[in-house]
Amino acid sequence: MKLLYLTDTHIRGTNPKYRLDDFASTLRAKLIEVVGLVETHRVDFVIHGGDVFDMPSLPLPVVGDFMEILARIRAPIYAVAGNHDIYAYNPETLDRTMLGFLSRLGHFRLLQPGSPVYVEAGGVRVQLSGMHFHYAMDRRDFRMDYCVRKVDCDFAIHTTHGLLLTRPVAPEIPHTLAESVAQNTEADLTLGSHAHFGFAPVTFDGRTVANPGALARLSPQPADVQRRPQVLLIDLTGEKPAYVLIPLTSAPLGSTVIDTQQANNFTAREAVLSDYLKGWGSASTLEDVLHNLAQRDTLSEKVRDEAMHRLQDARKGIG
Ligand SMILES: [Mn+2]
Repeated sequence: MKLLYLTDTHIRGTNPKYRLDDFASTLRAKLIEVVGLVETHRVDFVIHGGDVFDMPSLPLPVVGDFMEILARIRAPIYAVAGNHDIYAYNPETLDRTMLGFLSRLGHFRLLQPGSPVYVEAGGVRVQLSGMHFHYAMDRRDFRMDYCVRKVDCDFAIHTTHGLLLTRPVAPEIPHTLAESVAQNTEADLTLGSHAHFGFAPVTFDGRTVANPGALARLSPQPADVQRRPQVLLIDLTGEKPAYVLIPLTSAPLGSTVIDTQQANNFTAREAVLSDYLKGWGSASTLEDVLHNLAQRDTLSEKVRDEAMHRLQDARKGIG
């Protein structure tokens, strides 16, 4: 029994802002390599962690170019939906999306929350469950989304699309910690996505949490420039499970496909944004936010009052 995990492919036909190459053809080359890995490692099942597509709906020729490649994978592809795969962070919209459509045709098998499936190969029975991205992800009791029961199987894998991290990167952004999940789930392996830079697999008391990182590099941040996109091979043929990260040789060096000059501008903008976010502090209404910003940036009273009036007018309009 072997499984291959990949995530955040962000399939699209156009170029992301900071890419210097032809993003779509680079991504197609990576997926062709994945097809080869599934063959050479004799993978029984493939799991996709979500953000299969960069947007819920895409032009058909783009989807066709990519699905021609993915259709060569003989192993069933299980998947959860990422925030980019659905409308308004609502998995109930899946039926209207490209991922939902392709699942109806059998190209993907969606892991529906609360409904684990069981697969077998080489005498090993594996429980597969999943949690799509949704609006309350990382904002409600994490056990509802990240922790599962292990029932009647040799090995349980839970796939999630949320901000699952090994350490808090930006404490003000809702996230869930791998250690907490490992201590509260019965799954032997919890697969993460969404956090594009990924992390090396971590194990607490025999329960592992892993995220190999996004297959696509969309940001100009140094971590995206420096890393090599990779997939995770889950090998359950031996005494103990083995987790092997396989870097994709078809992926070009980050510095050759990402505009690092733009990256510097991006980092400066991010710093300003994070500063603003901190400044909002305990602000609970838009008026509070506006008030705090006005104070911080010492805006003239005239500007602040005008902004307040417009906000109030907008509220009346809604009312
Ligand atoms: Mn993503």
